[in-house]
Amino acid sequence: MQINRRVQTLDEFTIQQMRDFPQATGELAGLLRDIGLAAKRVNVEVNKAGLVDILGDAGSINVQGEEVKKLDVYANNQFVGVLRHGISCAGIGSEELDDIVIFDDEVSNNSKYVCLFDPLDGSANIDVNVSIGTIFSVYRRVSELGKPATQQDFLQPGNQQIAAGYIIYGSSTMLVYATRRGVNGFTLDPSIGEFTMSHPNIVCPPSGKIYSVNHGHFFRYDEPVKQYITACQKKDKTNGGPYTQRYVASMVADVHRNLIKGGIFMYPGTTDKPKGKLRLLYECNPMAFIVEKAGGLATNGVENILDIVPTELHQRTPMFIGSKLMMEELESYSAKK
Ligand code: P6P
Repeated sequence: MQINRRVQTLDEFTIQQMRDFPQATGELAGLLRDIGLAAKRVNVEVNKAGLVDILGDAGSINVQGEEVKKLDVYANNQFVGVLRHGISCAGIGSEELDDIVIFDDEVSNNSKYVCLFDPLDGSANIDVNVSIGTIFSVYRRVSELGKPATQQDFLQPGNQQIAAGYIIYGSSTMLVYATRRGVNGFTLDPSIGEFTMSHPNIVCPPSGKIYSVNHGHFFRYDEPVKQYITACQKKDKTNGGPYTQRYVASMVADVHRNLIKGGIFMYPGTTDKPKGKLRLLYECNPMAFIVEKAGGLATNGVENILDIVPTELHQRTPMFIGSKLMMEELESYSAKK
């Protein structure tokens, strides 16, 4: 019987990874399968959000001081639930939870990894049907196996990530997953309910013609950023243009588009919020890991995002991320300063 090997499911991909690395324990493969399962459950609710009373605010305020949408809570519970009951994760940090959650049972305490999540990024877009996403980051524990995970397991610099990924709930539902071996994209096939390999070995084009930034904050950005944005608007055929501005206020969607097509995404600090808005641990670090494994760059305007040593779970950072040559042009404005 001819088996269709053309289309590889996420599970088959993780099993193939284990075959390629016989010494692998299978924990990371199990972690990715758990995340894929939770993503499918979240996807069902996201796709019918307009039909059931799951829209609107959950009536609570999260640690960020933002109104929590019911889907945020549902998504958080799905990812925490599959990992708590899996065999691969000792604890998690989440945008929706004030502090880390240590699973502290015999199996979890012997798990090698911890995860950080933004369960539903761009949740302000839920009610207006714009793409939203889940972001995840995986670290090997630095604490002693057999004992509960500790805060230090979660406060590692992004360059220590073992894996990172996102799910984008858009015109189709995709899971993009990066390890040090590269970046692969899987699209959910509703006919079989499986994520299937659709974008093998994703490479971020070295340049592009898309810049993504919230122009509403323009006059509060610092000079080099304003100069670069102005230069993007002046691009024409004589200097690598014309550029176009694309920004949907869902970082997963904006960064995903620029990862595939080439482009730069900026969420700079402002005079009133010099640290910007985005969270280092569960938004910027995983996206920076993914884009850099695909050949792009990510900085906070001064240093590589992945080199920042975190001091607290929910700390913010300015972020500039995207195609290598566009990032280098942006950096040239800071250098002039
Ligand atoms: P602004 C969504 O709330 C988010 O955290 C990112 O996904 C997105 O890029 C950013 O905020 C949008 O923020 O200030 O432009 O609305």
